[in-house]
Amino acid sequence: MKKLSSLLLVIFLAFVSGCGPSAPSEVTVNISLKDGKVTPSGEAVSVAKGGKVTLVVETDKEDIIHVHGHGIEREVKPGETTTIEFTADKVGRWEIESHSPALLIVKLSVT
Ligand SMILES: [Cu+2]
Repeated sequence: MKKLSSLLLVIFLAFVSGCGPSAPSEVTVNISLKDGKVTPSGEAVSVAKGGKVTLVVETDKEDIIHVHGHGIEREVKPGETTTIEFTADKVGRWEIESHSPALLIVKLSVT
């Protein structure tokens, strides 16, 4: 029984510490803001520290895309595809959101 519980503990720790397949060094997220809703909506996305993140944004009205922790705020306009590229250099979990309305788009985990 003791053996089993230590095995479960190891599995649990591997899970919470994000072991296993390492985060990709490049990630692209296609974002669509339409009728007051956003896709993706709160999805978890992982990237390795120093990795490249590309957000490709289409919107049906003016808005601001905000990447928390990385000091990025970018205006987006209807009829334009906005590409936002940045280096994920801050370890942590950061929200990427729109401002009007305030919607959570992605939870970015930089590991
Ligand atoms: Cu914000």
